[in-house]
Amino acid sequence: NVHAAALAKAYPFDEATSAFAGDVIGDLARHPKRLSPKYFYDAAGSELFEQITVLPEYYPTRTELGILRDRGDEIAAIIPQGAALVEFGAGATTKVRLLLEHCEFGAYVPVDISGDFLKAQADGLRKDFPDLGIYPVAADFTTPFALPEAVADLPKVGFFPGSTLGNFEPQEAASFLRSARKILGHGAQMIIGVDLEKDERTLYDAYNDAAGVTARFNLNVLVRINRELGGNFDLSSFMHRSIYNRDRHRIEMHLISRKAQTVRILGNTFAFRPGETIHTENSYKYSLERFTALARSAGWTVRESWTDAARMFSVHALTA
Ligand code: AVJ
Repeated sequence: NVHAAALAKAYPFDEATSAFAGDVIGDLARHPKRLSPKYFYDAAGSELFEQITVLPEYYPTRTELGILRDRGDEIAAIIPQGAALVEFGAGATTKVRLLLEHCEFGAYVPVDISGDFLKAQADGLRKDFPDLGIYPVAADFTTPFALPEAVADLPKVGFFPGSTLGNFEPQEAASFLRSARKILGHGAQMIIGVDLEKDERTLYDAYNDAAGVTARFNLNVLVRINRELGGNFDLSSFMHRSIYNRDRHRIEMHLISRKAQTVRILGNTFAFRPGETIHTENSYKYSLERFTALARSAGWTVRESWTDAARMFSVHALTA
């Protein structure tokens, strides 16, 4: 198998595609095979994820929206007027709109790796919040980045909804929270959405929906490898499976090879045994206690925690 540098030489990819190629080839050469969930989100994958968020079985999005709506006034009460709202990862604007409607923010700083997406998102918000300064930052929010000069003197409030934190290994989650604290600076606050541990049936159904949208979302990463890296995955030879790993408090998504087969990507051959899996995602679930301990280990204090009546999902206000 060729190395990343040789790969970069052999194929005239842009920077992002080279990184994708290097990760895919490295991760499929591991045992067990894996792929990073960050590669789910090409245009088709982002659209499939939006479809997931409105599935009857997928409770997190609507439950978090309900908490943000019901607790909007309480959240507004603890946020300093005129603060800069810094969103880590910028998905659909539905959630941030709720915060912007309830609280008097002085600026909004969406941070996302996709510049195109950021631009479209900022344009949409500018129409509805004409007086709000919007300063998009195109950066990988998991690594340190600089905030725009324009918000230097404003109090900072981080926003990390959607239980995206659940994609991180617990250690990575702690270092992300530590890094966010450094970026936001002294006296900052953070509003973060975290999915809660619950009965296995509910968790299982949320990641194995009857309509098969999650399956298409999972398989789409193979479609993307075929298209962008010239891979030859036969989609009908892999199946979607999500399981709840209770010992590790996480949903795991896998793509399972239905038979013995080989797949070629950029001059590399990957052999699959029947039943062999590619581990494509972890979605960690927290108890209120475990999340509080995690936040504390990263230097934050949990100021307030809100949940829905059924305790499905949680939103926390942290103070640096
Ligand atoms: C976007 C990471 C929060 O873990 O629930 C949804 C992604 N994967 N269905 C989640 C996802 C399968 C989602 N996060």
